[in-house]
Amino acid sequence: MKILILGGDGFCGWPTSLNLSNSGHEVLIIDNLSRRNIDNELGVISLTPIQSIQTRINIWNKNKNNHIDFINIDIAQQYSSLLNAINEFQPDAIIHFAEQRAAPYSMKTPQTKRYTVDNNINATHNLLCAIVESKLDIHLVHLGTMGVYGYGTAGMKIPEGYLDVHIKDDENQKMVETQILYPTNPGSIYHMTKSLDQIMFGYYAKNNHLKITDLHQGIVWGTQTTETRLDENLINRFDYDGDYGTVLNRFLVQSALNFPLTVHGTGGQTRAFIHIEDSMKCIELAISNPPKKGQKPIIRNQMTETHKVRELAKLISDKTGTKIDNVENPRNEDAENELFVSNKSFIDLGLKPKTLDNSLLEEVEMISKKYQDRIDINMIPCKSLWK
Ligand code: NAD
Ligand code: USQ
Repeated sequence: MKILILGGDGFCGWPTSLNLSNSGHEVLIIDNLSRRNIDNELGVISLTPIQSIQTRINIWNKNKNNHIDFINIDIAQQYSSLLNAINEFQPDAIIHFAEQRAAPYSMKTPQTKRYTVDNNINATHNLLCAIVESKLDIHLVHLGTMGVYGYGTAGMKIPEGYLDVHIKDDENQKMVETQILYPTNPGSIYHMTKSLDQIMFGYYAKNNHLKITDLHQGIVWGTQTTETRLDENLINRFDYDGDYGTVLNRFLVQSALNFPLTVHGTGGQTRAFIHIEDSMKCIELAISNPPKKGQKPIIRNQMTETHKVRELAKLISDKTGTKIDNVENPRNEDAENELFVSNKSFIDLGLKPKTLDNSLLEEVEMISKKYQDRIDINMIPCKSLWK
């Protein structure tokens, strides 16, 4: 297959590009390198020494069987370039990772709020419009988030995107049965953009019969994959800072430094998680199982397990002796919640989840220790406030 990967220089996009290239697909990466520029803006670097996109690709392409190309395009701003790239490459599938993905960054300042909305909404809409204008039969696979549902529970498992509802029609004394998008309940500007993306997908699937899969992914942890381990120059990025670092990876870095684990509030927040290698597998499964033309978007919950933040902190603290620090929560979120999620769709397609396991945790700990000289401990605390 020919696969266009938007955001292919990022944490999920780079290992996905290598994985799909390794499976024999022809891969074109489009990225505007905005994530690297945000690191410069924040004054932080990836824990791991990531190479430039050109070096990474040159190293990968040294193997004659591999072929990845790269074009620098801002898909939110450079519509004609995006359309030209699609027309020239003629992809069978497009994987869309190219959005600003940190909730804390999206809440930082009026400028970062507006940037997140402008970037994410324009990126997704430009892409949908370009697919229609290209007239090509393309399957769009988008990385969405579990956070569009909120993290509450109505005493049931959160279904995969859609909710069967029975409405009482008092006037005609009958029950009406229908299916609606699961009500969105975003907890940040970033999560709000993913909720808006869903509306655009529904519209373009209905009006233009685009084939769309939206993957509602949980928090991705880990860093290395089979392909990124092949050469140190292929290493994946690893964010540990207060804006982009995600909770489990942050706790593993903190424990390597013996820095008290920064649990927000009581740590009663339950969240969904997935290991990065399972994320790759899910994307491959999603590409191989597209919707039919005219079908509404397929929504799949891309997660393998749920944990409370304090349970993760205790697990790591018991293992390493690192203290736990219950810091004041900078976010506006429920202090305690339960979370039950259906992931039947990927299990039915054959996913065998890699759940939290000592060897996987140890790999991340080892990487954290190996590169600890690159860590600036001033960048660890979460300073972005919701209010
Ligand atoms: P990332 O920030 O590491 O990667 C995103 C990439 O997209 C970056 O390389 C960035 O330069 C590029 N990009 C952003 N805006 C662009 C634009 N306008 N034009 C071209 N390129 C652009 O993020 P990630 O962690 O790899 O996440 C990828 C996707 O997966 C995101 O959409 C995110 O919402 C989703 N997701 C991530 C996680 C996670 O835990 N990392 C969990 C759930 C969902
Ligand atoms: N948290 C801590 N201590 C920390 C960091 C975070 O207690 O040092 C808590 C947060 O308050 C929150 C939870 O851990 O309750 C998760 O925070 P996170 O930063 O790990 O994850 P989140 O902001 O939800 O965002 C990440 C990705 C985002 C993706 C989302 C999936 O950055 O792109 O969409 O996970 S989900 O959480 O399922 O919505």
